[in-house]
Amino acid sequence: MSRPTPLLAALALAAILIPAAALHAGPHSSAPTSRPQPVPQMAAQTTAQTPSAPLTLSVQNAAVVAVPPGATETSAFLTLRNTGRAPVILTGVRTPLARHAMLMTTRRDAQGRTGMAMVPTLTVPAGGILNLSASGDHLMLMDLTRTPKVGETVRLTLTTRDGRTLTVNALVRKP
Ligand SMILES: [Cu+2]
Repeated sequence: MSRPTPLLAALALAAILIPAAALHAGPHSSAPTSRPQPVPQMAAQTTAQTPSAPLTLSVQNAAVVAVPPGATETSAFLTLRNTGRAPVILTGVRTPLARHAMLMTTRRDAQGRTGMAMVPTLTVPAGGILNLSASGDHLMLMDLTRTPKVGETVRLTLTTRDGRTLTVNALVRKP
């Protein structure tokens, strides 16, 4: 049983809205108002580990945003399609690229400022799509172990509430 760090526990409990500028100097600074650029589908490959039934998720356009040398964090995006009849609830993500990784959402606060908030779960609806992007729900990779190179693939492992995992190879691309 791993225990969350006090900081993460506090973030999870308080659902603190973190200023985007402070948290994401690199990946979010471009703040695109249009749709993110599509990434070739061949970049995403999935292997579901299946203690029971296979996960009903398919993955498209998995990407990690490239950051300058020395940057400590970045974000990751992908589109998940759930072909099953039950929602799939994501509870976390891990990757060799980062010591901490989390699920986040982008919100506007009462003053109209855009900020990031950690969320405990993200849901892929039954028969539907969860689109993780720079302007909405996304994956945060914090405390990077190294600088990702444009064009390489990075392994992301998503965990679900029922204890299953989905491993995705995400392409590192420019913001
Ligand atoms: Cu974020």
